[in-house]
Amino acid sequence: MQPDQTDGAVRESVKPKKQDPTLYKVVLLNDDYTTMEFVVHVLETLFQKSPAEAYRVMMHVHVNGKGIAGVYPWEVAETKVGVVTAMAREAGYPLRAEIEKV
Ligand code: TYC
Repeated sequence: MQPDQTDGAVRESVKPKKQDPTLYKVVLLNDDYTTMEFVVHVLETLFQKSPAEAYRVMMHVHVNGKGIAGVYPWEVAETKVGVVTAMAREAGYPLRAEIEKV
């Protein structure tokens, strides 16, 4: 018997898990101490922005108080927030990021 063709119970065991399609925004928050250069660096290296787009997003956050760095499934968004925070603390900056539902 082919396990993936006939028996229901076995078939179920080979069915791939459906991924949660819900997306979350990783939002960067403005502060008075993190340098513009550092925020651009984070956007380029962690959020795969071009230099021009990274500068645009950084200035949006600087002027408006917050802005979207990227949109991801939950576990990716959580990881990005953790890495932003770790990079900032390592560099001595108070930069913060948070997650918002899209
Ligand atoms: N406001 C900061 C400054 O003037 C720059 C900055 C931009 C900080 C975006 C954080 O998420 C941020 N140096």
